[in-house]
Order: sequence, then structure tokens, then C-alpha cells
Amino acid sequence: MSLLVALTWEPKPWVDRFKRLLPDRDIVVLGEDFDRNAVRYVATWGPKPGSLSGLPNLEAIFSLGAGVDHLMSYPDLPDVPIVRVAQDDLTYRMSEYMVLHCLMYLRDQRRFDEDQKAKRWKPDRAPPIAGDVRVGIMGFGVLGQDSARKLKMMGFDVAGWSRTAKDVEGFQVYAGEEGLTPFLNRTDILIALMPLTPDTQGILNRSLFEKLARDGRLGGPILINAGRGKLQVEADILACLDNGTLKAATLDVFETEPLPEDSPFWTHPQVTVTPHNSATSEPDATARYIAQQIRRHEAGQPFDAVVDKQRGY
Ligand code: NDP
Ligand code: OXD
Repeated sequence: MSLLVALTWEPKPWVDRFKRLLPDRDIVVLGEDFDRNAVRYVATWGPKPGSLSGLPNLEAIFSLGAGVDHLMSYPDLPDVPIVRVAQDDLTYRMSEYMVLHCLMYLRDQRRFDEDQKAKRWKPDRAPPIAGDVRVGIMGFGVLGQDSARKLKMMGFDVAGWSRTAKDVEGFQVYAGEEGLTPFLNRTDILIALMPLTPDTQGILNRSLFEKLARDGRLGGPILINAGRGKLQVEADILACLDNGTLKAATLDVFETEPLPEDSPFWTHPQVTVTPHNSATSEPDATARYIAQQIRRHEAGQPFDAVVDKQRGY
């Protein structure tokens, strides 16, 4: 019985961890010789076409990340459960990122960085406090809700938006098409934490940005996208930064990754770029999570965090 590691990056750190955590299994690697009949599980990120096919005894596919858009486009996806990462290590990293960036805008930190470079002493005499700032989180799932709780702890006025209506204690949650405009109208900092699906592709566009609140304390609406790059229309973000529809943006994900050297985002004074690492799948925690899921399954319990292939997330 074996676990196949099928990655687009160096597999060794993952193989070593799986061998340690699952000493009773064979850990095999895509690209090397292995018995396809023996493979019960695949741990993968961005599998190449053909790599998941011809595995007759496959029982589950583990995505090494929370998002599964890299799998949804796989041709002839095997008919087995897809299990994604939904665990505290990754979730808490994302919340750290959101708290960091919301506070950075609240406290106007980028201006103070510039002032320091210029040796300019220019305190702000009436800065807003977190309670003056309305954060709206698009995608109110595992990551969105944890970020919401931590931002609320800092005092921000937080609401969520999701595909389906839900009750989440302590938060107003808007839902669906009809909830979108009122949600945007009350939002100063827009956080995108949605999966990439046919419904969400290009959703972060000019007409959406134009609905954000214009009466907030930060001097204009701010976008933070750590969901997926293809949620955003990058030409619209640039145009909206230039005409004042957006005041600033923090982007962790991009239409093309790595971000091309000639992208204007690298040097745009109102943009903060991070290299798709707002919440990394740390190998120790992620391998432990997958090993635990395999043991649960073999003890007759259901997998956690199974993807709904119909919805695409
Ligand atoms: P979840 O599945 O737990 O949550 C997704 C949320 O998005 C849900 O609230 C869902 O609504 C909502 N959603 C999905 N489709 C729509 C839609 N069409 N309209 C409105 N809302 C929608 O996912 P996670 O929170 O775990 O992760 C979210 C995404 O974050 C991942 O898919 C991945 O792309 C990204 N990510 C990025 C990382 C990075 O490093 N940049 C790291 C990890 C994840 P509902 O609740 O109604 O189903
Ligand atoms: C993920 C990611 O989906 O790292 O986990 O983007």
C-alpha cells in the first residue's frame, strides 16, 4: 500500500516527512519507478496531466494546499475524494497576514517608512482607531472566519460575504448576489479569501471596486487579495488605483506567478506585493495532517475537509 508524492517542486522534504510519519507504507515519487496498483493515496500540488490516471486502487487525493483549483482543471480527475488542507497551522498564518496588513493601513505604516527614509518628522494628530474601519471579507470559510475573529479582536468592524447564507456568531454575513452590494457599500478594507471557480474568476474588477465605501477613515477603499490571482482583473486594479477608486492594494497572488519582472505592481507606490506566501503549507504540519487523515480513514472515519467537486472548492 503506497502514498504517491506528485509535486511540481522538489519532493524530498515531503517524502522524508511521510516516511517518518507513515513508516508502514511505501512512499513513492512521481517520475520514478513504482507499482501503480499499490498506490492508495496521492499527495499533490499541480499534478501534470496523466500523473493521477491509471491508479486503479486509489482511495483519496490530498491537495497540499487549501485551494484545489490546481486539481479542478485536471483532465479525467479520478473519482475519489479530494481532501484539502484545512488546519490551524495554515489558517493562523493567513490570519497573521490579514491582521498585519489591515494594521499597516490603519496606522499608515508605509507613509512612516517613507518619512523615515526622508528623515521627516510628521506625526498624525488624529489617526483613526480600528473600530473606525470596516473590513469586509469576501469568502467567509475556514480562513475568512478565523481572520475575522482576529481582526475583530483588534477592534476592526468586520463583516463577511459568502456564496450561501450562514450564521456566524458575532458577525454580519452577507450572501450571494443580493448581499454583495450592501456588503461592498459598508467596506473600507476588502479582503478576498475566495476559491478560484468559474463563478469567482475576475470578480475583483472595476465595477465591484466602484461599490466600495467612499466615506471611510482611510482616505479611500483598500484591497487585500490572498485568494487567487485570477479572482482579480489586474488592469482594473491599476486603473482604479490611478483614478482614486482604490487607495491602495496588498496582493499576495497574481494572474501570472511568479509575478513577471515587468509588472507595474512591483514598483507601484500604492501596492504591497508578497510572493504567494500569506499562508504557506508548512511541510511538518501539512504532512502530519495528511498522515492523520489516512489513519482516520483506515479506522473507518470520514475524511475531513473533502472538496465538493460540483462547487469546485
Ligand atoms: P473555504 O472553502 O473554507 O471557504 C471559501 C469561502 O468562499 C466560503 O465562504 C464560500 O462560500 C466562499 N465562496 C466560494 N464561492 C463563492 C462565490 N461564488 N460567491 C461568494 N462566495 C463564495 O476555503 P478556505 O477559507 O480554506 O480557503 C479559501 C481560499 O484561500 C482557497 O481556495 C485558496 O484559493 C486561498 N488560499 C490562499 C493561500 C495563499 O497563500 N495565498 C493559502 C491558502 C488558501 P460558502 O461558505 O457559502 O460555501
Ligand atoms: C493554498 C495556497 O491554496 O498555498 O494553500 O495557495
